[in-house]
Amino acid sequence: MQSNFLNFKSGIARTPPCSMAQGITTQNITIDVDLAREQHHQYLTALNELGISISLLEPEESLPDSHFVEDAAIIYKEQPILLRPGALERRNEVECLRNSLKAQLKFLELEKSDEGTVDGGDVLLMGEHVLIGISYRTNLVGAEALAAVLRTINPHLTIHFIEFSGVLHLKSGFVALNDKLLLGNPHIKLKRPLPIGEVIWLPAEEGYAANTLVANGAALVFAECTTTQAILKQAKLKPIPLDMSEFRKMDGSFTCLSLLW
Ligand code: CIR
Repeated sequence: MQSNFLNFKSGIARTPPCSMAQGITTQNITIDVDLAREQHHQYLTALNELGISISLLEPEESLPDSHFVEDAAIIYKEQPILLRPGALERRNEVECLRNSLKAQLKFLELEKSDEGTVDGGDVLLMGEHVLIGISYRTNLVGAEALAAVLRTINPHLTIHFIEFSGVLHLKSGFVALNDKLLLGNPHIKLKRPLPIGEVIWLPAEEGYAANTLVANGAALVFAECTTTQAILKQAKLKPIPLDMSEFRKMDGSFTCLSLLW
């Protein structure tokens, strides 16, 4: 049975700007913006075919990573919450998202702080549990501020802070396939074992496919990661293989390109 927190009807995405190659990346590879936009289009088409209606925002040239909408906000139980990304050059994405959506959505916010940072890529929602990664981008002050806001929405939520290294975001390391099972990237280094869930570890060469997008009984997954696709099928999810080469070059993959609820 598909877990409720993995069923979606609506979403937000933003068209990648022509400036996307100026975004943050650990890699030294040339980006083909036309190809990226085509891949983005295929991604949106796949979500539409799963019954998710996406509001597509205009590209924002001054913010080269702004199509990675996942990092500026999360949506918990249909309530959007604005965050505070750890990378200084990405901070203005929060205001940009607020401005683009103020007619449609009413956001909650983190308590103001000069120190606290949280990237949405570090927030893994898993039913009555939330895992918040403490990473290079998300610190304890930010994680505690987010936990406080989440508890105003659901006082019964169990919130776990997960210290890790080895990958960019917690969701580069794990994705929930249901409320008990996770797919894991063996490149993640955890300070302590995960407090909940059973992990299926991917082979190292497909580790980056731990960031698949699970929605409405299906999973958007890298086309070249055939072992991951077989594992998804065993977990009763329909794999939807996509080519996302240009986003991978910018250290992004599937979940980061949309906010779903
Ligand atoms: C960054 O380094 O911030 C972007 N180039 C990629 C962010 C990807 N976000 C995510 O996986 N949540």
